[in-house]
Amino acid sequence: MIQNLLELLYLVASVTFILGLKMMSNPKSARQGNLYAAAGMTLAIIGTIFLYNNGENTSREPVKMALIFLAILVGTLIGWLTAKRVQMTKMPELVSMFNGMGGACAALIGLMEFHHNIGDTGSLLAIILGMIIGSVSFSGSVIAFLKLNGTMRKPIRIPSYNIINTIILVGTFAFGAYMVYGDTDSQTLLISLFVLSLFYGIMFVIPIGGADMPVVISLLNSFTGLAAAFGGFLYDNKVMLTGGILVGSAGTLLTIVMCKAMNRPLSNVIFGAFGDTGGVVTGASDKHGSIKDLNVNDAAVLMNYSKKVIIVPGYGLAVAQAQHVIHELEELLESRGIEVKYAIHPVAGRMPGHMNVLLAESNVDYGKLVEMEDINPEFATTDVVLVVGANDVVNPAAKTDPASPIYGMPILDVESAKNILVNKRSMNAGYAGIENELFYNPKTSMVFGDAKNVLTKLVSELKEM
Ligand code: TAP
Repeated sequence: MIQNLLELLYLVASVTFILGLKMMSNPKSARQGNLYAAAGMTLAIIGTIFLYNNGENTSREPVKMALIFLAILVGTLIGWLTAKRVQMTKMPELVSMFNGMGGACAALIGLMEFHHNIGDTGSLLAIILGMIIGSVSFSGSVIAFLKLNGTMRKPIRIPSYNIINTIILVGTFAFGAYMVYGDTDSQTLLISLFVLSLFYGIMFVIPIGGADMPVVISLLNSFTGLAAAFGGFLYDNKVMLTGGILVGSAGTLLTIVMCKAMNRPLSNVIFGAFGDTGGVVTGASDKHGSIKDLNVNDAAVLMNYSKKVIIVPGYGLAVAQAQHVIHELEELLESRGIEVKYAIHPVAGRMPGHMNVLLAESNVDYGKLVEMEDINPEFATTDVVLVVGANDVVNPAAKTDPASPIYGMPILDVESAKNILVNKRSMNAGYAGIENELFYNPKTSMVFGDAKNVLTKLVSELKEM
């Protein structure tokens, strides 16, 4: 009876995970989807604590129960406070830390369970694989976190690091195979394997450029899912297995989607030295000619006399936290009969859906957020395109320069609009560290300054017209 109830709870939880994931594919339902999945996870945890029967000990020792609830309380508090306080631009860091915790849990399960399963090859295989993958995910996520928060600025590439890393990886799995099939229960060897796996995680992530971290985090996320799935297999726990598989496949899909949207193979992310110029522009600029610098007042006049405006938000909008003032600008223009839309590039910003989440925060109507394929044909009939803190996603080199690192990446066709206004602080490069010819286009005017300051001035100028 109790077992049936537990299975039912696990089934409900698994369904909420799938439903939650599905709902996250749309900004309107994403928040609710998150809540459904979290509720499912709560059910699964409660069910496991009170109803799970591990075959040996069905009585719930009060001290152990107290410790479990204390750990849950502390974990919930830390998670809640960090998530509440985190700024939108720091979200990838938070995700990497949370992901690292998942990997650490999987690794700890391996360390705890190994000695209880000696002689059972199937279980040992799940334990060792879960421990290796979880440890790699944990230490890799910590390095990703340090790179994202700026502590580790430069990628560290020792000579022949690809070969060295491959040797360490093969060595780690060979060691793991010995632990499974070598008939040993040595604690020293188990700890050594754990340390070696942690070391591989560090070696795997340190050569990768800081700006590529979102892709790496998503990849590590899929590792954590896989490690958790091994835990589910070990404990014959369906919800852990389903959850792990969902995280693993979602992480893998997200990694593929991001690489595809940047038109870069995963091998290029892992082994390529992409965008490591620290904001300094690479590529010859003298061939482009001069730029046009426009003041905010003239920009306001231009916008006031247009019929249709498309706003292209990018990473700089998030940095400046200018999402509220851009919404104010949009409403002001619309109140004057000007049609306004937002053009959303799939990899604008630094994480999937970054612009959608950012603009949703300021209550921009979802109907106004138009995906790249749908908005591209509309630029030709647009009077003014306002590019705010975006760079790579509007760089024509992706179409015209086969030597460019972003060649082949689909971009927003802002060049076909009648007038292009670009707001950024300087002529510095974006993520890919390359020159942008768009800034030298005769139709383009640069409006230099921090996005929040410039947009605030733009709104007040418009209000006076
Ligand atoms: P970027 O190419 O990174 O350009 C952002 C621009 O914003 C910079 O050139 C910067 O110029 C400007 N900026 C920074 N702070 C600003 C501020 N306070 N006010 C005004 N402007 C500011 O951004 P993007 O066009 O959004 O492209 C995203 C890039 O990230 C792509 O290359 C993409 O492949 C990559 N990427 C994205 C993801 C996901 S999933 N979104 C994941 C990994 C990589 P100044 O310094 O001159 O101001």
